[in-house]
Amino acid sequence: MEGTGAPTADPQFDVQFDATPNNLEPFWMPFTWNREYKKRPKVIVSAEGMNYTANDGRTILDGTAGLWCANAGHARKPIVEAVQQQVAKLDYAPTFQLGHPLAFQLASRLIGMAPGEEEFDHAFFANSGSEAVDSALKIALAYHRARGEGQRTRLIGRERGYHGVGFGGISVGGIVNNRRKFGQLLAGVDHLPHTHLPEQNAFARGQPEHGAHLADELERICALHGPETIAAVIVEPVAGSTGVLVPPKGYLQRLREICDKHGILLIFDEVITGFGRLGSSFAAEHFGVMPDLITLAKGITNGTVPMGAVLARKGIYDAFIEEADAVGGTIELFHGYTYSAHPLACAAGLATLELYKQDGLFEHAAALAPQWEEAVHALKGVKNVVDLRNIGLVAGIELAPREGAPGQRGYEVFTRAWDKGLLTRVTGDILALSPPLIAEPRHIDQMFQLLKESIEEVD
Ligand code: PXG
Ligand code: PLP
Repeated sequence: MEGTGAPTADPQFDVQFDATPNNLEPFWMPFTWNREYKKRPKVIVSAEGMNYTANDGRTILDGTAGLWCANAGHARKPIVEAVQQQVAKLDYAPTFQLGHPLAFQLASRLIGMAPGEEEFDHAFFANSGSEAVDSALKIALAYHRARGEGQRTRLIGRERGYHGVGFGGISVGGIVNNRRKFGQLLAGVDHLPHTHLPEQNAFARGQPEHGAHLADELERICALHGPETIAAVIVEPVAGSTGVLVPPKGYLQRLREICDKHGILLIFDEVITGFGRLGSSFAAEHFGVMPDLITLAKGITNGTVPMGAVLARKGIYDAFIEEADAVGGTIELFHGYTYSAHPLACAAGLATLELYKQDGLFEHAAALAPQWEEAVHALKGVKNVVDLRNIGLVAGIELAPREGAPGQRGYEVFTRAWDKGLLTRVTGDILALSPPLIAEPRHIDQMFQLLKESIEEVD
């Protein structure tokens, strides 16, 4: 598209930026229909609190906390200032055989808020959810090997699971488009069935009644491969990317029992469900099920600086230490990133966690959840709406696909909502909402009003 190319002064930040870039072509956009986007670009130029501002000056209500990450809302002063001060003080420091204070502080802070009483004792840092997932899968494999169970090499994911885009993550993931063009992926991976049962569970509020038995498929997989060959099972407690699939009552408990029975590690991928999304610190706490590894990202820094992490339950780190000690001491885990525990990410993380606590945002989310549920289910009966799902401050709104053109209707509703000043997330014909946890009742009303109009105005 042709922009004016004229730089626009932003009085707020006293910097020059091009509100309408004049060449959109070189940016190969991720998970984007580039051709369509570049014909009709949607450009965000600033953000504050619950709102984005588009390059045409319009205010857009952020119904999705960016991409499920800005849980405390945008441009929060304590986080902005912490990052500004940190970049001036210590811009970068390696963490291979070195360290800096904030890395240790943030690890302690995360362990302190982890589910259970001192159940988790170590945090490993990465730079995204994808890296956190690959780190967790590698830790699971190496853990078993450290304990003399090196035959446990299989990894089990789930259909409709999203675990990022690394080769590990797409191997255990269950989204065909994310997998099919990328070769053979990891060997020795199997998948549980997804838990989406629309015939029985449509329009369920919170956790659906039916489907706990689907966890028993893990027994079938164990019987097929031999449970002693399985290292870990990874699931999202609530599947986010594939359209907000809430776990049936009893399902996660059953998975935990089967993993315990067979010595298999259970990994909860809490990249979306962590940091208040369900009205608790973590989904593990919300559902009362204790995993062995937790992957985190997004809300850990309120989306401001890329960061991911893996939390390890007691005993996992110890196994690596014992193995290394047995050979006289060596690096225990041959894995890490240049930017593991980057000082800016740590500064952002510490400020973010403090803000969540000070503002009581997880409690606020929990208190809003009943109103949220009512607002979601008030869409029942709106044309083309075939299912509504909710938990915490998340909603999935499923539309009937247009005949012969799946995904088209969802995309048009997403575009219509953007035009009306609401940011939603769309995956196929499912719209998702997951607002910043600072939302007030009036934001919720406005969000659902705009969404309802958008759905009604699309054929
Ligand atoms: N695990 C889960 C459960 C996720 O939701 C990742 C891993 C990967 O994180 P990174 O930081 O590598 O993107 C995610 C990310 C969507 C959408 O479709 C969801 C995510 C990312 C982008 C879009 O709503 N989740
Ligand atoms: N590729 C090359 C050539 C490198 O030197 C490195 C790191 O040193 C990497 C990839 C990995 O980068 P990162 O540690 O940021 O994941």
